[in-house]
Amino acid sequence: MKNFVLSVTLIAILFSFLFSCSDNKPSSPQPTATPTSVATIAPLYVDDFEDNNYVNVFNTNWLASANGGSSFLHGCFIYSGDNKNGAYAMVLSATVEAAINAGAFYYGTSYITTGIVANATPVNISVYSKMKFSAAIDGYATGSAYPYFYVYMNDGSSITAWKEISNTFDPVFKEYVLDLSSFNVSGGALNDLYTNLKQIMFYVDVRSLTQSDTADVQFYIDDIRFTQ
Ligand SMILES: [Ca+2]
Ligand SMILES: [Ca+2]
Repeated sequence: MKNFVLSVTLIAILFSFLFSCSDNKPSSPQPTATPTSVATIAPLYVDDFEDNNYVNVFNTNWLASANGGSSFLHGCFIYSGDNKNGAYAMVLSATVEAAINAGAFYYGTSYITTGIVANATPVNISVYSKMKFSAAIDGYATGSAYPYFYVYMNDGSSITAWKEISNTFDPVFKEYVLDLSSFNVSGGALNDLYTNLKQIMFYVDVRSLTQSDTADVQFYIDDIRFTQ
């Protein structure tokens, strides 16, 4: 009987505690309710190469070059081997010599460009906040040479913007995401460039403290696009 009373008392205390917890709980503010639907803007593709042609969003044709000393372009073409999304990507293959004196170092350059800026139909990317692409920067360098990978954009008149991406080879094909607000700019304002973009260039330069160091470069790129 004593145990029974004790048990009932404990149960009563327990219920009392539970209810009191519940009763004393501060009334939580109700969410003020907001529709969470946000208008999504589809990515704008510069090119995913799935059309297997060299025309891109600017209605120009992809081109490539290599410059400096004995630098030369082995090729730049649409490709269906490794390092791609879907069926096709683009690959640049070049030997680049660090032959141009930049003061603090020597360099040579290789690049892929969307095409001839004078022929480009301008594109407005001002509603987007990021440039994305998949890439691999494969190759090897002699001496103290290293690759210097950056993106360059311009409006065909005065405004240019650029951003360094990496300064090491990275043969792993992966996605790169660049914040458009983080580009360096000269000749005007980023916003003015982004309403009138006419050209994008992907550079793989080779730099060295020693003149005539060289690097062989295989640069793969795919799914170049702007997103929110
Ligand atoms: Ca194309
Ligand atoms: Ca592709």
